[in-house]
Amino acid sequence: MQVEKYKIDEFNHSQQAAHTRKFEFLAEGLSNVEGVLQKLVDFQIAIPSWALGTGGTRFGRFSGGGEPRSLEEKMEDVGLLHALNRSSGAISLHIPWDIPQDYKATKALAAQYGLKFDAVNSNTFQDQQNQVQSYKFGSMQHVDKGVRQLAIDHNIEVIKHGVELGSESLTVWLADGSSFPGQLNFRKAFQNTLESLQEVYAALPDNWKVFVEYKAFEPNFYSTTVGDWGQSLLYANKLGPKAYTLVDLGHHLPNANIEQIVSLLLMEGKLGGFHFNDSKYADDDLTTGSIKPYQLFLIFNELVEGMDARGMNHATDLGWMIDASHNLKDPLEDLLQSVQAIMIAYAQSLMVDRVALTEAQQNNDVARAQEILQDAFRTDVRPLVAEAQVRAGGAANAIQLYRQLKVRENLIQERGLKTVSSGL
Ligand code: PSV
Ligand code: MN
Repeated sequence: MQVEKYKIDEFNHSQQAAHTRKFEFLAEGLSNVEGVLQKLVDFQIAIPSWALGTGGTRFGRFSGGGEPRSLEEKMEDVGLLHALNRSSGAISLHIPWDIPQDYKATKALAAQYGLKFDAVNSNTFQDQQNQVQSYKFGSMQHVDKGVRQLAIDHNIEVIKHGVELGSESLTVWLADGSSFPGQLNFRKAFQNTLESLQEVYAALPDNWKVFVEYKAFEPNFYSTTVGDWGQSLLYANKLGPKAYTLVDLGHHLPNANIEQIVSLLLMEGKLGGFHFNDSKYADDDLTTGSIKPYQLFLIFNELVEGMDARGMNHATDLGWMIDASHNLKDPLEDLLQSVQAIMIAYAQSLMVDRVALTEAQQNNDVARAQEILQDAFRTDVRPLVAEAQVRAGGAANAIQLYRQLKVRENLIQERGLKTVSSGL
């Protein structure tokens, strides 16, 4: 299914009076509205190829209809999202779930939808069909060099796919770790992992980055070999200038101060990118901003402050990606909600009065500092985000138009009710 431009225009026309009223009211109180709008237009969030179908838990999976059956249909879905919000102009592929068969055709399709290829992701947490050696006891950490080599070769293969498509980064998430005390020699596991990563690093093209993603636990429950930002940073520092830490919001122990982690990684020049989602208990992979929107804002507040301090380009200098799972909702609606939550947090953080905040901090004026942050957080910036998306050719309310156009019903008609998408 394609969303024709005239349908977006018609919809925006029907919303115009109400939107203009809200936008003008908001804009009146802001300085540099045009600058902020341009930043919002430029900001793009990559959609993971594995999140376009219904997710599940180990207890079950309740598929929705019209799920994409191929990489081409996944790209069609991301194309639909991008047509509606103009904020999701990239797709991130997970290999081997989504191996491109014909690079030229895949690239042409991406161009047709206005999509770029974001980071490519490797998978050494599942054994593939006919795989002789197993990742059961780890991949890059494994005691057997043969298994480590398999993981290294796979990552190099993933880089090759990425190069063909125009990706410029590789995300490595390792499930490696142990579930019981005594199972693993921590030091040897670290060293094996480092050596394996070094071989992958050596295969990176000059303009590429490698993101080392950490996760506190799951699937291993006693130790994880890249378990937190400290361990990830150790690997990244030892690997070299093309290696960075990737922060997945769901990969921390409860109540971790993620905004502080982000601030310090940025200070070190070692923050590579993000996997956005939200969580109540662990790696719940819920819709971004659905549980802790203030935390999301505080993270963006540090991002904007830290990126500006280093003169970084907000849109291009870090990898911005969603990594969520949709067990109950229509995946496309869920993704539209996540993208919108990210855009809102970003817009709010652009509105923080930095001069006043620095002054409050210098004067130890704690109450004033809180007021400044919460002023921005409590501002309804939705009309600002909508204005940016409309100016970029999108809809004033993407999810409303998605429902109005009956996108899911159309996809079910085209693809059928019982389709299953690859991924988790
Ligand atoms: C692991 O939980 C993770 O966050 C990694 O990014 C994986 O590659 C992704 O989820 C998909 O399984
Ligand atoms: Mn992730």
